[in-house]
Order: sequence, then C-alpha cells, then structure tokens
Amino acid sequence: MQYGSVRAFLERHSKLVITAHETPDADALGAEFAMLRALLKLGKSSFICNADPAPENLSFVEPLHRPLVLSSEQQLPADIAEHALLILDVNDVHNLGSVGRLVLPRVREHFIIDHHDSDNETDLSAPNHIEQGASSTCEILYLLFQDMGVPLDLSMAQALFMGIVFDTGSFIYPKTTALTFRIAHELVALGVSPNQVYSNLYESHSLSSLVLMSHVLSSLSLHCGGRVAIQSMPRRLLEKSQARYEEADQFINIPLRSKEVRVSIFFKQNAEGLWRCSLRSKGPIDVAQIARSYGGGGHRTAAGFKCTRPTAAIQAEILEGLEKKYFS
Ligand SMILES: [Mn+2]
Repeated sequence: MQYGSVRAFLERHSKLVITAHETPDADALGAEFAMLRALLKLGKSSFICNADPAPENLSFVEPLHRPLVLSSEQQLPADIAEHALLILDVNDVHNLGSVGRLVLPRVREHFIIDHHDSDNETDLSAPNHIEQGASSTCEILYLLFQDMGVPLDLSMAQALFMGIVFDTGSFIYPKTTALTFRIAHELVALGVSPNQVYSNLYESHSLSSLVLMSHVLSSLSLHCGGRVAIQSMPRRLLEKSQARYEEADQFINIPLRSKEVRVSIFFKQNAEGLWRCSLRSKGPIDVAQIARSYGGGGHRTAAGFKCTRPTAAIQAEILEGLEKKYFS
C-alpha cells in the first residue's frame, strides 16, 4: 500500500483538526487518539473535534484527554482557518454533523482516511486514502505510522488495538485477515493487555444503560414474518433510566443475533427531542437506499436518517417498501 498522498497532506500542514463520524465508535476514537499522539510527536499542533461525545467506557485509552464536542463556532480556535481537517473512519462528509457544518468550510483543505465502502463518487473527489479491505481505520493507521517511522507508545498501541478489536467483532468479522492478527500481535508485544481492552469495551457499561436496554428491548416488534425487527427509544426512556443517548448505540445489533431477522430498525430520540432512525441489515438488503429516500445515508448494511415526522407513519412506509422489494 502506498501512503504518499497521506504523507504529503501531513507534511503540508502544521495545524490539524482530527475528526470522525457522528456518534464516534471505538475504531473512530481509537484512530483519533492514536493520530493525535502521532501528530504531536511530529511537532504539529492538533486537536480532536467531534460532533458527539465519546462513550465514557472508551476514555481509558486517553483518560486525560477529552475530545472537543462541537456545538457552536465560538468553541473553535481563532486560527481555525490555518488548520487542515483530517477525517477518519468515514468517507461521506455529510456524516460529520456539526464538524461538517462549522469546521469543513473554514479549513485550508481536508483529507479522508477510511476503510468503508463508498457509493458516493462526489465525496471521493476529496483527497483520500481508502482501503476497503482493511479491517478498521486503526489497522490502516498502524501501517501508516510504520511507513512514516512514527514510534508507537503504549497509549497509541492500546488505542489502535481497541479499534481493531471493536471493528473486527473481536477478530471474527469478514475483513479480519492474517495481517490483522500480525498487527494485533505487534500491539500486544508492545504491552497492550487484550483483557483490559475487552473489559473496558464490553464489561464497563453503566447500570443505567442496562436498565435502558431492558426498556428498549421490550419495545421490540417483529414484522415481515420475523425478518424485520423494530425497536424504539423515546426520550422519556432516557429520563426513566438516567442513561445517556450514546449508551444506546449498540442496541440495534441485538435483534440481528436471531437467525431469522434480516433487518434491524431502531428509532431513537435524543435529549433535545430529535429523532434518528438507524438501519442495519444482514445479507443483500440495501438499507442505505431506504435511508437516502428520507434524506439520510450510509452503507448497504448500515445506514440512518434523521426524522421529524411521526415515526409510526415512517415505520409503515419502510415496512411496505421492504415487503414489496424483498419479501413478497
Ligand atoms: Mn471503522
């Protein structure tokens, strides 16, 4: 793999903003934390700026650093126009939330490093380094740092390992390769504790999130002969359980554990009252197409859109469409 375009981008700039997709996950945050340290080692001034807060259980890799959660332009430094924007773990600039609106138009240029498939050609006209075969953005960054001769410290190794473990489903998803294991081997040799990472990722959720999950799961309804599952989380459930919105991120995956369920749909309302619909599919069903018809986007198997209309009407429409196209 050639890293020339990334290296040239990094060499062109001494001030960088690092960002990732909305509701950043462990791969996005692991990549951001590792990149931040790499850029500081290279003598560059940089900071992480995201549209949404990081889940609390992921802060163990960088306990002293809180990424800037951007809601207004007043939070940006006065010299923002002297910065370049490095976008990680997403290749559609429409999925950057407030960072797309407030940072992207002000910076000198932007560059994308990602491993997702893309079907949006206009976004790829931006300079980018995309390896669709890579298990995770963290895997790409490991190889990039090696190519650039940036030494890894334990904290960077831990951040990269966290992203790889998360995005490979603990080394079992289809893009997990011998290279992924070789990188994991190197990271563990540097001192990363796989058990500590696992424990922080999967055994450190709050009690309130467990209570929230029980409420959301009890909202589960099955449609199209059990092939479509719908869950819903109105904001009163957040209030009732005292959990935070981002603690519901993974609930959409629970129905897909059933062999029969092909599509999982999750309507969730944040504390400000905004509804978002997330869609996941197994197999050939294209949920990005559904999301696009409501002004959203994503990938064939993972997509979403924001909605203001009553969700009952949208649910009925989506189910009718799925039934017609895939299940009739
Ligand atoms: Mn990823």
